Amino acid sequence: TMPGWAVETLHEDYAQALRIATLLYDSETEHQRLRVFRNPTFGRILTLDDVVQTTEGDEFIYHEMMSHVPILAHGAARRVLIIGGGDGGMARETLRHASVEHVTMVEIDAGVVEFSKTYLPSLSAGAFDDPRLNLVIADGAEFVRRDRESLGGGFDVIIVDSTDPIGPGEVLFTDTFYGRAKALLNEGGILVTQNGVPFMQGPELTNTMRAFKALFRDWTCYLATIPTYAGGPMAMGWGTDGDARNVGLDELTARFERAGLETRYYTPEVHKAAFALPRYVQSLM
Ligand code: AG3
Repeated sequence: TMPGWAVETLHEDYAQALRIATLLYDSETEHQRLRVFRNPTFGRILTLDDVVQTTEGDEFIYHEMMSHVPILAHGAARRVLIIGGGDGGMARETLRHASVEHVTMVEIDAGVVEFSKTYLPSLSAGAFDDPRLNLVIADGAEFVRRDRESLGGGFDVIIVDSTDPIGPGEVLFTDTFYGRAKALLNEGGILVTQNGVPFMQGPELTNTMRAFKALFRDWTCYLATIPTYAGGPMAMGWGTDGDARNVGLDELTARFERAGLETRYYTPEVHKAAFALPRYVQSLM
C-alpha cells in the first residue's frame, strides 16, 4: 500500500496511483464504494470500487467524444438515451445541443447522482435542472427491456456511459443488452459504448465488436486518449444501420458551427481522425 495515494488496480499487471491531496468523501453506497479526493494535477477525482471514473481535469475529453461524435454524425438527433453517467457530465455535453429535445438518463446508483451534484458540480453544471432531462434511477439492463411506446418513442442516439465490466456494470457488456438497446434506436440511430483501453483491456473490445458485428450494418470503434484511463487511447464502440460514419468533414464542420458548441477536445477533424484505427486495435475486432 501507498499511504496518501489512491492506487487503482483495475489491471492485473499494471496499477496507477494518484496522490490524494485532500480526501473529500469515502463511503459505501448501496451498489459500490464511492470516493472523491483532490489531486493538484487532475482536480477532484471520483472513484467507484477504486477505479477512476472521472476527474475534473480530463473528463471533457471523454464526455465530448462520447456525445458530440454520435450527435453531430447523426445530424438531427432529438431524443438521446444515456445509460449510466451518474456524474452528469454526459448529460451536460448532450444538452449543449439545442437540437436535442429530450434526454433520458438511466443511472443505477442514486448515491452517485446526489453525491456528484455536491462534490463535482462542474460535471453536471446544471444539467440535472434542465427540463429536457428525465433522470431515471434504475438498472440500465432492465430499462432497455421496455418497449419504445412506453418510453414515448425510440432514441436517435444511445450512449452507454458505464463502468468497466466488473461489478454493477457487467450486464451492460452483454449481447442481450446490446440487442435490446438496438431495439430502442430510431431509424438511423447510433449506439455508442465505453469499451475500455484496448491495449490493457483487449477482450472487452473484442467482445463488444463481436456483438456489434451481428447486430449492426455499420460497426466499429473510435478512439480518444484520456490521461487517467491509463494505457493508451480508449475505445468507444459505434454501431448503426445508417450512414452517419460517412458524413464528410465539410458537413460535420457546418453542423458543428451551427450547433455553436464550445469544445476543448472535439473538433470535426478530431472526429474524423478518431475513426482511424491502429493495426493492434483493428486486430482486436
Ligand atoms: N465511465 C468510464 C470509466 C472507465 C474507466 N475505465 C478504465 N480506466 N479503463 C466514466 C464515467 C464518466 N461519466
